[in-house]
Amino acid sequence: MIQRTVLTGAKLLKRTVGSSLYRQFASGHREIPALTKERYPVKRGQFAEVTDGDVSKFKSILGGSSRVLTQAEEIQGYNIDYLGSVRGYSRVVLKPKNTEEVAEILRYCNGRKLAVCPQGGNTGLVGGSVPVFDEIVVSLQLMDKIEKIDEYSGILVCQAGCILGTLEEKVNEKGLVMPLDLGAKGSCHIGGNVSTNAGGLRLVRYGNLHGSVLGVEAVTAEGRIMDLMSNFKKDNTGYHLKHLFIGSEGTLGIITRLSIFCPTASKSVNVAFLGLESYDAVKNTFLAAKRGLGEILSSCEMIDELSLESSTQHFNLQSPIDKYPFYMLIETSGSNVAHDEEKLTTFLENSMEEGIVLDGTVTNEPTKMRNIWKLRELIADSLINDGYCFKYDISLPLENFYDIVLAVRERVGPLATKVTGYGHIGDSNLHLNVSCQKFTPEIYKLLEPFVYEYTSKVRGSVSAEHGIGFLKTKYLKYSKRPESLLLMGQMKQMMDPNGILNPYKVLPC
Ligand code: FAD
Ligand code: 2HG
Ligand code: ZN
Repeated sequence: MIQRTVLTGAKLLKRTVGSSLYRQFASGHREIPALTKERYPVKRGQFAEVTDGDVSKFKSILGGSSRVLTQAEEIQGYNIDYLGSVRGYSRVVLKPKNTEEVAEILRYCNGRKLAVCPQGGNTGLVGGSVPVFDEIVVSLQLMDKIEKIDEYSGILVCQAGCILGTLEEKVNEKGLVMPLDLGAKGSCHIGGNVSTNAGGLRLVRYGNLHGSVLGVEAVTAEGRIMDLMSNFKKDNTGYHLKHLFIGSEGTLGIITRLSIFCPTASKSVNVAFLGLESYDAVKNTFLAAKRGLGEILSSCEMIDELSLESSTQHFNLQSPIDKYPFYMLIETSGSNVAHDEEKLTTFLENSMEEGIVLDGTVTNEPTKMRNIWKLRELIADSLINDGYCFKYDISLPLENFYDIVLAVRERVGPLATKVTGYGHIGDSNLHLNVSCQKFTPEIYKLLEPFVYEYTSKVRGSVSAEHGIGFLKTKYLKYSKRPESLLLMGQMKQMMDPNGILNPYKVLPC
């Protein structure tokens, strides 16, 4: 039976990330990971080591010592990733405030052959955002100016270090929304989002960042400022160089400014949380949602029983419906409250009559919608709280979408605390999570390359939205053909001849 809470004129949702994992490392609640060079087979490149003279030079570029961090305790958080899977030992963190400072830093580092790791909010899940060895961290934290929000064109122009959640609030004030939304929005930077081509919870509606990002300003390894800041959707003037920086994870340049198209905010938002018996029912409900809801469908998420159990137990949350093997979170956003409600009601009534949806709740009341979203968004964090979590972010055909969860569950048996599957079914993107008490080579070897070979056999993608970073470089070959890998290597060589930008990331070493 579908329960309904009606409250017209619902405001837009504001979602925030759960607990800060840094605090957990600092307080000793979570184990500090082994150094990357000890956990994984990787060899330091032929880069120079930072000297006192280099530190003095950085202080002169950044106008003093306050934006050049060298104290071990200040640097710790910049060396460990969110997952607690990789740890570098950088001695220096630089915090530029503008593009010219980034350009001067890179010009100098390139001349000295000092390796650099660009860092945004450090919420990346593939080990790309922290140094592998002693690379200098260039943090974009202080580059957080919003330059312009134009309500007529919907264009936002800002520096790369703006936090996604802050941008969401600011564009909301002008009747717009950010075209992407993710659980880490309270800490991730828009520059990090663009560098990873982040997907998230709204991609089904607004498409990916290759479409929404209208312009990019980036600094190349040699310190050249590339002004690609177009403010138009239509601009067919030769090669679209901006795309090279979208999704290249800091290996081709440091993004410093962006121009992004923000769609108009919807007046009417509804969230449905549904209980289902099987994966087949989930697949059929997705098809019914696409057909029945059409243009108002703005999120379509799948959650399995163990995933929901994890977020509810770890964060003491209450599910609005009874227990089922699968759940779906469906969001609609439109401009006409009565029209949207009618569509949603018809879709739900039909789905229940046909027996594909067993139970559900629908709301447009902001607090209730926020609480439902929390159940989904906090799954990622909750599984890390089991101790350690192996995370696989894969694209799979819908007919094989959930089988891998069952196969992995059988393969790892009692070595895992939980093997769960959830994710953006609307975009064929599964998050397979394997949580355990701590990282062990035994479980790691059972999972990799198994998961990637499986993915490759069904012609899926080894990274749907999180990128390649450090953790997936050797698996890139499962999704990219040799001629593509060769061209990627040639482009890297051309744009970063000394290989100083985020070495050991994306391209196989
Ligand atoms: P970082 O983690 O700091 O960096 C990521 C990569 O980008 C690194 O390679 C880094 O070197 C590079 N980089 C960062 N800034 C720049 C810059 N200005 N110029 C050049 N390179 C740069 N991802 C999704 O796609 N969808 C999700 O739904 C999603 N949900 C998440 C939920 C949680 C709870 C968490 C912890 C993570 C989630 N992620 C998700 C992953 C992560 O949040 C995204 O990858 C995000 O885009 C990273 O942004 P960041 O600013 O934290 O970048
Ligand atoms: C999400 O959709 C994120 O919640 C994180 O992409 C997924 O942690 C994960 O596996
Ligand atoms: Zn995701």
